[in-house]
Amino acid sequence: TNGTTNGTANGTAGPQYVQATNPHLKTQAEDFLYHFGISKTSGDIKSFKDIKIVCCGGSAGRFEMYAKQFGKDSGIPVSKNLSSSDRFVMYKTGPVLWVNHGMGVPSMSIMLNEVIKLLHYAEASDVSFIRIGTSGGVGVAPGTVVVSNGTLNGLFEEKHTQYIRRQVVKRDAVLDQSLAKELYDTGLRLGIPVENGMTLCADDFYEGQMRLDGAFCEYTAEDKFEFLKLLKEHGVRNIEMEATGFASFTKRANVKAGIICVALLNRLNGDQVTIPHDDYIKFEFRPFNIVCAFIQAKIASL
Ligand code: R2B
Ligand code: URA
Repeated sequence: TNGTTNGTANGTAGPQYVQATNPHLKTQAEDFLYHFGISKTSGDIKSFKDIKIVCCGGSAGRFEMYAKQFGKDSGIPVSKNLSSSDRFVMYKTGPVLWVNHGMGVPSMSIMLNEVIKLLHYAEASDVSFIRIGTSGGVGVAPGTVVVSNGTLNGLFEEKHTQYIRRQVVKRDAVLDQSLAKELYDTGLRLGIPVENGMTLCADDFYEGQMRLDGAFCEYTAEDKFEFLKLLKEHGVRNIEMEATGFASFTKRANVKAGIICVALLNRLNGDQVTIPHDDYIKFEFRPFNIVCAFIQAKIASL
């Protein structure tokens, strides 16, 4: 195939290519992935053809550290930072790409659009995206890893909302259940505290997550706890700021998606993130260690 169609003519399962379905792209000879400083026509785009797993999360420093740690543990050489812009970092370790996405869906959506196009141009196939993040727990202890089974927007719908052409466009924001199960089982196997549940995607850290410690607040402590109770009733175990967008964009790109986040605090006990530095380091490696064990098992079977 030319890398844009999936499966084979007779309908049997073939390689699943990463899809960038925008028809306008076909008419553009060049495409400059501005936030990475990578050009479609540069010779090395095909070096991304072997990518099978894209690991992403908010912080640039954390993703540089993850990439280097993964390289060390698995004996796979780590590339230099392949992003020449200072918005995002990108490291490649064999079939695994490490990219940060900043905070919130708007930042992440820029990263996903450009990485999806990159992998589409490279004709990468059978790719999974995993978001390795931090979150606020809802009734879960700090340090617990939450594997998302699904995502909810601020209206508690399993949808991602975008404004396009003056209209509200809602798209499905569902996650791959088999990937979620594999990540969860890997956590259990490693003896890391892990739970699964729904993830609320908020559009901000303070009022959008019903915190009482933002610069502004026009609800009561009772309102906050009522909201957290309602979240629990909807099966929500944690709150972060990218889940619905991540689920929606990956689905449109024909890639599997998983979200695995450590809870930095239990929101039933407070709003401030005050964990000691050593605990923070320990906690942020928990979802990473699960993903590494998962990837190593995958690589062994490639
Ligand atoms: C989790 O942590 C960040 C906010 O501190 C945000 O990116 C998220 O989803
Ligand atoms: N990230 C969030 O979005 N919320 C929290 O409470 C902690 C991390």
